[in-house]
Amino acid sequence: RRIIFATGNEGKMREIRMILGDLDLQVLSMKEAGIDIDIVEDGTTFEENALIKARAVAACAGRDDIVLADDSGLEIDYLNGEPGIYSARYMGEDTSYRIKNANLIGRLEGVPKEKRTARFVCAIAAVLPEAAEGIVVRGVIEGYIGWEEKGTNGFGYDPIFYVDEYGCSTAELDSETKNSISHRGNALRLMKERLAGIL
Ligand code: ITT
Repeated sequence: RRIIFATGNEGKMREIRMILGDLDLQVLSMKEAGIDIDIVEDGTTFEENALIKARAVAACAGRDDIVLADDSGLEIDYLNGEPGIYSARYMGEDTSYRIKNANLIGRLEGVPKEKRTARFVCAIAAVLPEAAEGIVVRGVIEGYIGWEEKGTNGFGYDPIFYVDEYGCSTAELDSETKNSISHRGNALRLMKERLAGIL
């Protein structure tokens, strides 16, 4: 049986493959499943957007396929939760993360550590024949925005997102360590439990 993951983000897909690697199911990206559609993410929450993506791809997938989707983002408390659900669109989809990350650090100039709190949030949605109405779970990792970009692992906002437990950015963690504590790792582990209960 196949899992099709409704994402075009290769950074996410790398992590997803590692976290779902122990499942006895074939994990395919949208592209590998030959599905090429544009999805309008017009929900108002991570959960809504994850379900929108999963449903859109499920409509193009096989009857027996399990379709999963990830909607995620970075919430910075000092910026009232920005960029939040607009994390991919912040400053424009085509703007490099060098520029986005430098911009966010700039907006926190002079802000002390206790006010730099932030979190990565990840909603994972599943659509499958056994639960056609869908399943959605949420994972979170708490951290803070650093004063400089550090590390080259991961993707997106990882170079500016620091975790106290390791005293470094999530771009400085190897992928196994990041997955063991991350929003995506936490959400996918919850989803695995939910699926194990119905499959
Ligand atoms: P898909 O919709 O195709 O899955 P996307 O990149 O557009 O890809 P989202 O709308 O969910 O996905 O946006 C999530 C953004 O949040 C992502 O592009 C990153 O900028 C950021 N993000 C999410 N998880 C992250 C992580 O683990 N590390 C760094 N940045 C992350």
